[in-house]
Amino acid sequence: MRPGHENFLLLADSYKISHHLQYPPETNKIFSYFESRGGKFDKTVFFGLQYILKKWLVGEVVTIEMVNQAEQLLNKHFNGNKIFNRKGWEYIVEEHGGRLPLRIRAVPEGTVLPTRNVLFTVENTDPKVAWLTNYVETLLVQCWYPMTVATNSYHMKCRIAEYLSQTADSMDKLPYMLHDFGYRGSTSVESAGLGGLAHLVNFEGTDTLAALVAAEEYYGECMAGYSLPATEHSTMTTWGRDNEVGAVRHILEQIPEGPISIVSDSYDIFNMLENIFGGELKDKIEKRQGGGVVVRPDSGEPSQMVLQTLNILGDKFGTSLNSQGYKVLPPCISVIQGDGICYESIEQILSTIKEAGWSAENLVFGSGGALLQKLDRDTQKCAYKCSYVEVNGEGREVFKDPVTDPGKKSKAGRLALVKADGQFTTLRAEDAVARGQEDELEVVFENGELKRDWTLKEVRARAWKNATKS
Ligand code: 20M
Repeated sequence: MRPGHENFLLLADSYKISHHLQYPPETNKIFSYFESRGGKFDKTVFFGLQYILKKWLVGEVVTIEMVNQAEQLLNKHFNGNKIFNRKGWEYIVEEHGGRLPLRIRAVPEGTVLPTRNVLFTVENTDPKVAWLTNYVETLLVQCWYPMTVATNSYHMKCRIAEYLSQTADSMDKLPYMLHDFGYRGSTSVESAGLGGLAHLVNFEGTDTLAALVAAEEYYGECMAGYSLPATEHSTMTTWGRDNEVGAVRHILEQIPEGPISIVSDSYDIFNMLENIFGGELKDKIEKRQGGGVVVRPDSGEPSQMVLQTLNILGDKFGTSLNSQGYKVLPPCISVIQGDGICYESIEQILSTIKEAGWSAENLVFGSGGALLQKLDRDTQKCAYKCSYVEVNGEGREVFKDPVTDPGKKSKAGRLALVKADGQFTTLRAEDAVARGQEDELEVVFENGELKRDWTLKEVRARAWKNATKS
């Protein structure tokens, strides 16, 4: 048997245990859906449901041992009140071999669509277990995390793309212009893997090795992201305050070719830029083969630090003007800003350097906390709500509509997602059929089986195709 924390029955909020007793008697169908009700960004990148399905829902996920273990724990948890649905779970083990009698339809992963549209729907396929549809809410709503990371990283990419298209010769660097530094700021190895993977929907640079493992295991990609050698403060400061030049020389000799990033603010970044990179070691840097030195300021106000760094490096190494008339450093030297990077600061930095005549192609960003951690379920207001039931075989539309918050009104009916002239709309399934419009939602899970297995390659292509159209 799987260890306790992997007991499927325990992957839910406690109150779910009591809900089978609360629905109208003879409820035989429950239909629920997941949406982003709006939020920071008006378009969402759908991503990550497949990870949850493969990890938790596919195959024989309920066993009699789990039922016994859950019963023991829950009877104590509810202070002896025996509300646990033993019969219901036993039925799933006996009649369905522990496979979940559910159907999940979802928009293809990587789709970019306006908020307030259905992203996936869930319904029971066996009329005896209608309660199961909402039992899985807790687990499935955790999709908010990869979806929100992918959405945030996508919008950062759109911002960077805008500046590249205005100030650079080509868009070639775009896939590497936002590197994931978020591993250490994540709350667990699993979140780092999943969040890091969501970032890789949009970019190809990462230091979050857990994301590579997740990409291979869950999205069939054998190498999802790339990195490069780089210094950290310890490898610089162990040489002593007076020997920064010795540190840089040694490191450049130990790693004699290819790009390398060097953190430059251990003591006095201006001394580093003017006298070490642009002075004693200038010749060595200019002769470096296969890739240049990427200078990393790591403190100070980001847009001013990037601008000052570019200006000093420009004075020392020279610049050329690209086809759009913006300044470009020679290929042996560039800048990475990895401190204080979020959606808002990217815009500020890029506009500051553009105004000073610098192309965005001189710069790469690294982001950690803001990329994988500075977001929550409310960033895109993710919610899972019941929209349709059948009681005694009779269908009823259901929804909530709180007087205290009209934004929380939920949709009614069995839902479909349709696309006409490139615009997504959510309709009642019967209206979509009447209009002859095809449902964009595809069955991804049915009765324990995964019905769709998207590769990261497909997801990436879909996300970027959508971006370039909008
Ligand atoms: C170096 C340089 C870049 C990205 C990543 C690295 C190495 N990894 C680092 N990891 C960190 C983790 C946590 N905090 C800080 C760091 S780090 O900043 O020290 N570096 S880069 O983004 O500057 N860049 C260099 C150029 C490269 C893309 C990535 N291009 C060369 C040709 C095509 C891609």
